Amino acid sequence: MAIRSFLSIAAIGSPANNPVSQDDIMALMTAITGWTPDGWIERFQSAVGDIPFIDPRKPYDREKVLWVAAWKPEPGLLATLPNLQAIFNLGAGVDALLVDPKLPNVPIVRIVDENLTRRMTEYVVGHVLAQHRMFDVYAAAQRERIWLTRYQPAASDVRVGIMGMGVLGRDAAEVLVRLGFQVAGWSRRGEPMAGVETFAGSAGFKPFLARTDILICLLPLTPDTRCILNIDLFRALPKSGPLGGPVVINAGRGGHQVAEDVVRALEEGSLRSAVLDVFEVEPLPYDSPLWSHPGITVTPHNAADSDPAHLCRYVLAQIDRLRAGKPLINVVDRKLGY
Ligand code: NDP
Ligand code: OXD
Repeated sequence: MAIRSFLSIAAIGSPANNPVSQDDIMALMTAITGWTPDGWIERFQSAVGDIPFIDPRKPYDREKVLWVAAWKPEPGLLATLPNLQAIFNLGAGVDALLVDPKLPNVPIVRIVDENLTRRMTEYVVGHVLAQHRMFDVYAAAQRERIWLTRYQPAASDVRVGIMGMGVLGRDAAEVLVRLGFQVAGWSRRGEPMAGVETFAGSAGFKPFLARTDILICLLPLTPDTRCILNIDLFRALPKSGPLGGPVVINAGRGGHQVAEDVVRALEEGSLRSAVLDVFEVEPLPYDSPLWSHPGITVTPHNAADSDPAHLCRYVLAQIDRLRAGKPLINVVDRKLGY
């Protein structure tokens, strides 16, 4: 999501089923640091059709804002829009929105997009395979001109565990099953999935960890999941797996991992390696020890970059639903936090 990290957008429209008057406007609100929202504004402007759209970088009438498309808007900003009817979060995870203490009580729609889902699956599967085939070990051996012969376990010898079996977790699971890995999923409800061993809630947590060689985090960040990737969890993963130690891949949120515990676990041997796409502070500060640790792979929160054109279409399709009197889809459950 790197390209959207500092952007917040508000699309302002007209009431559902009401004709749009020339006075109605649409807005694009920006809280930008180091990235320009121009591409987003242009896309929305060219795609909105008869929906008026405001460029929020210019003065506009806050009373006319009915729908907002936003990514990490400044806390308190949305509360200044008295007629807001819905918020379209320009990402799958809504944690950054939900921390706003003044968040208006209107439906929040999150992104569910096949393009984004596929990209996440590429990331997860790519890193699972890289760990499974130990590409890092062979690259190091090549640098030393060593013909390293090692037994390569089959995928079917490796147990992958996915925390968070929602839209993203299930898609990744499907491909990993196809590749032959032993796949398990852990979620709140433990919904069954063909070919996947499923575990639910706190009762299923320890048994899930105990059978996992490569752990993938695709959870939403909520009060229940914050700091879940901590030293106790790392120590609960089996050391006897075929990869010479457990691996963690976190593409959920930085708030899931306790960074010092990741380093500690690598150092004491509770983890073989960690692949981290997300961090509590982003961009990852220059002096963070995570950058240079030999057991850690850092990627810049781009496991699943999304295509702005897809997201614009998605938001506008939802607005069309509203205007046609149909219910919004992919609405967030505020109590659950995802
Ligand atoms: P979904 O809402 O579809 O799925 C969430 C899953 O997490 C569900 O299976 C849910 O369980 C499970 N879950 C939630 N809370 C708990 C809990 N307390 N204990 C156990 N399981 C829990 O989300 P997505 O799959 O669409 O996205 C997941 C996250 O991925 C996003 O919230 C975001 O943080 C991250 N993300 C990161 C990106 C990146 O580029 N790095 C890009 C996009 C998303 P149940 O099925 O029972 O409801
Ligand atoms: C998202 C993200 O939540 O990119 O969509 O992190």
